[in-house]
Amino acid sequence: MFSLFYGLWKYLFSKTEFHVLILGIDKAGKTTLLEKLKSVYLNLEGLPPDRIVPTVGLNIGRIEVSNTKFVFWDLGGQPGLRSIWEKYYEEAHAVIFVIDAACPSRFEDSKSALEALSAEELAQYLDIKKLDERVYMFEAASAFDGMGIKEGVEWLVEVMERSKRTETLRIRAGITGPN
Ligand SMILES: Nc1nc2c(ncn2[C@@H]2O[C@H](COP(=O)(O)OP(=O)(O)OP(=O)(O)O)[C@@H](O)[C@H]2O)c(=O)[nH]1
Ligand SMILES: [Mg+2]
Repeated sequence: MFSLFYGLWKYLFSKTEFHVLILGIDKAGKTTLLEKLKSVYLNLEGLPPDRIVPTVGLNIGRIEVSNTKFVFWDLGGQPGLRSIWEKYYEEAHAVIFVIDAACPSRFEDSKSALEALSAEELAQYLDIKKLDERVYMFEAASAFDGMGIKEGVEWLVEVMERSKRTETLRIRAGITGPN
């Protein structure tokens, strides 16, 4: 009986901690995004952009939104560091892939800077249909003024609870429903 109630209590009240990887090539803006996330959700100042240096190891940020706990892992994007990414895939519930929409070398038209480039165009450019079954969305965002950040996080909160990936990780960790 106790274990039944304990199971129910645990199911209802223990908060899942979602692990979100922040990936993208070097200088894409990952760490600046992480600092902005912290400042938006923790009411902290966060590191100003001019004090952020290229990431060699790992930066971690924890926030809580609508009763959902997030742990963000921001990894370095320099070519020699990308082989480390895969070590984190197994534990990750979701990935935020940061693309510098204003980087000319990444786009055929260097004039397609952020203001000119819609999320739909970017999706088309990346032929995102290849991600088929995975749940994904694009959010045009600015780690400077915070544009798009809350919208992106709210979307994550909404989809992660019921995503297949979350279920898989729960089963692996032995966390199941009350039955
Ligand atoms: N205009 C603009 N610049 C940004 C934005 N986010 C980051 N930057 C700038 O882009 C540069 C790289 O930012 P970082 O956050 O260090 O990039 P990163 O992806 O963490 O790079 P690595 O750690 O080397 O992988 C810095 O000069 C930032 O100030 C943004 O949203 N808008
Ligand atoms: Mg970084």
